[in-house]
Amino acid sequence: MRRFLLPILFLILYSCTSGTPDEDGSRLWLPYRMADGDRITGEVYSNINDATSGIAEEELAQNFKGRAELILDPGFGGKSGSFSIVASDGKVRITASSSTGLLYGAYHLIRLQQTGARLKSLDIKEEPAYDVRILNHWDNPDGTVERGYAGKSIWQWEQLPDTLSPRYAEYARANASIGINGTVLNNVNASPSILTSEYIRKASAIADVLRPYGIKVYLSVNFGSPKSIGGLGTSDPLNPAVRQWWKTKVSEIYDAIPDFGGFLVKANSEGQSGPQDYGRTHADGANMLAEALQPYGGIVMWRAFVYAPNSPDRASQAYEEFVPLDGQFTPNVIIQIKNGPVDFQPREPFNPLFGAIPHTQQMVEFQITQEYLGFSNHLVYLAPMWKECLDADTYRDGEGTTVADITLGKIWPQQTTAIAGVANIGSDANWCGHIFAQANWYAFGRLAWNPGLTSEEIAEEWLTQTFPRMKESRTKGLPSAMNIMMTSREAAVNYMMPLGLHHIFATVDHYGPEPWSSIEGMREDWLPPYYHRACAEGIGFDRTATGSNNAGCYSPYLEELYNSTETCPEEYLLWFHHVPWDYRMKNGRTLWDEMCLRYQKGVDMVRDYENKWYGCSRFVDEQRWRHVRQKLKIQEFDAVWWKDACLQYFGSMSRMPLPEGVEPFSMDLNTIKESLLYLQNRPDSLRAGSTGNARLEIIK
Ligand code: GCW
Repeated sequence: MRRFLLPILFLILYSCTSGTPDEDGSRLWLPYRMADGDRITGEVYSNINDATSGIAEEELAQNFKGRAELILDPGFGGKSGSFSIVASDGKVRITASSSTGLLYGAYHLIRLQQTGARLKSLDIKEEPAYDVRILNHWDNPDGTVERGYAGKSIWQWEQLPDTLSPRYAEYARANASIGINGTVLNNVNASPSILTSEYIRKASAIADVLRPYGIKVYLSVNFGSPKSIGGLGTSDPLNPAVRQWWKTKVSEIYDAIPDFGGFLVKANSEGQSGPQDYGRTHADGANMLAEALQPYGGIVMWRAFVYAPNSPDRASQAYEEFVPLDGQFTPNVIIQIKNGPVDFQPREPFNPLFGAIPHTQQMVEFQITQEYLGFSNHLVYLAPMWKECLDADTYRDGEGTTVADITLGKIWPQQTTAIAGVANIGSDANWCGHIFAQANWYAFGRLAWNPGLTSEEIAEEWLTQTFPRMKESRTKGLPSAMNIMMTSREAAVNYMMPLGLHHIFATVDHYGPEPWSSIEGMREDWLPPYYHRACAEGIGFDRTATGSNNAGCYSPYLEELYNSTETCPEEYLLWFHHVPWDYRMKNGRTLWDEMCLRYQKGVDMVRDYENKWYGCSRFVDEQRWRHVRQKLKIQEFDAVWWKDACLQYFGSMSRMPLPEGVEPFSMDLNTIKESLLYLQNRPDSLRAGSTGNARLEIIK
């Protein structure tokens, strides 16, 4: 008996002592910073001595097991931030022409070691793909975050500039580790106060912390600022006093922040002021700001997210407004285009504006925060969605004209290339509200550096760094966690909006289903029935030549493809077509049956994730494991909620029965409607975000 007991005892002891210590997620994917003097190796040699290379040295000294050299070589060449890593004679040499390149090299080397790569015969050169790899914070001066689900803003505006939260440097470190080199500190729905001298001083204090990490600060500006804070009677971009006001303001900013990056602007969209208020164009507005920034090397990122109430199809509006302006923007203006033509939906075709303005610089805007993907309650890994956009072939310059190639300036030259991600970062200890939401921040940075990386490569990198014991589990935990991540976006599409459905979210906050939503006086294009158009005959938005003709915004090849139900990819069927409920899908099922089975599949996938996550428990510390399990419970509840709500509501029109394989409803439609109202009216908004656990209590 003792023969068996001893090994068992040993195993128990071993698993207790060798288990990863509990973590709250605050270290993200990075190794912990160690206390001074607690280094893994002291053997780092560097031929340069400045703040940035000092950070690189310190990171290597603390976190790299081996001997490393940092060599600044002005003749190294390559784009800014490039580096090489070569291993020989028992040491690893990182070479770059700038200390930021050395810092990126140091993080890359640590990443290689952490992910278990073989370092002995390294000989690599890395170069960032996009010049500007930037986060957009939708953070407000009052500390709230628009569409933020991880607590309050990390910027403690009230305490700035005198008190600097230690989180700023942690934030900079995390971003630098994945190559992010810019951050827009404030919301695109910009408070004019951000341009007051008081806030410029605050922004300058943040810029000082971020600078050694190679990160530049940018600001979102309110186009109406000359009038609202400048004391002028107008903000007309052709008015000389207005132009001068911006020049003076920009000069003040550069006095405080010499390496200031530039402005991000949301104009004439969702109530924001803009040049059209004065009968001017987007080009007039953008060029005025660009002229003020130009002497300092600053840029203007002018958003294409514009749409007016009562437009026949919101999906076409950016195209219609910007195509006539092609070629009119000055060289330091870049048009920032959301990946899809409507609004960060779980699945959209790529925005037809990409490639339609060949004489204008273009950049992609992704949303890292999960406004339409379950907030910070749902595990949805977004790299596959972003890759879908980057790899999409626009056919604008023949076959193979991808969104990535266009925005990288490979098809038509760009002075500056850029890519933006709307941040999911907040004051929560784990930064993003859901441990797996950290993977989306990580993936954005990695794709901005190299859009050629696969979603799988990025997921594996993130998992093995975030949960170091996953490395020991290449046959068990890691494949399960990889499977969860890699299929999670498709699961969300299935249980929320399969087959091209879109924007059928609860109108008030975009959490949960509300396809029936109708609010007296609300703009039509903010309400779900505008998008799904379900009726007794069928469902879907006719965007073909017989409908809004949004398909006509695409290149002739895609226009033809999307215009016909025969050739339109089924994942976009209801995006482009209004089809009868008994329409035959390619697999022979009716549309209705297929829709029902997709919703069911989404639910089943989430249940499977819960099982798989149980199998991961040995490779994850208990605190983070429980956190994810709890969130998956919420996700399962929500998936069932989506299925029950949508199928009962749409079923009331199709009048068709649930096909075999779809489980009966667990909530009836009236109860769902009532509970939605109840939750929406809760003052403490217990529905989502970091209050997920409280929400779980409510839904029980
Ligand atoms: O997705 C929508 C959001 C708004 C946001 C807007 C935008 C910042 O619901 O909250 O405003 O897009 O991107 O400007």
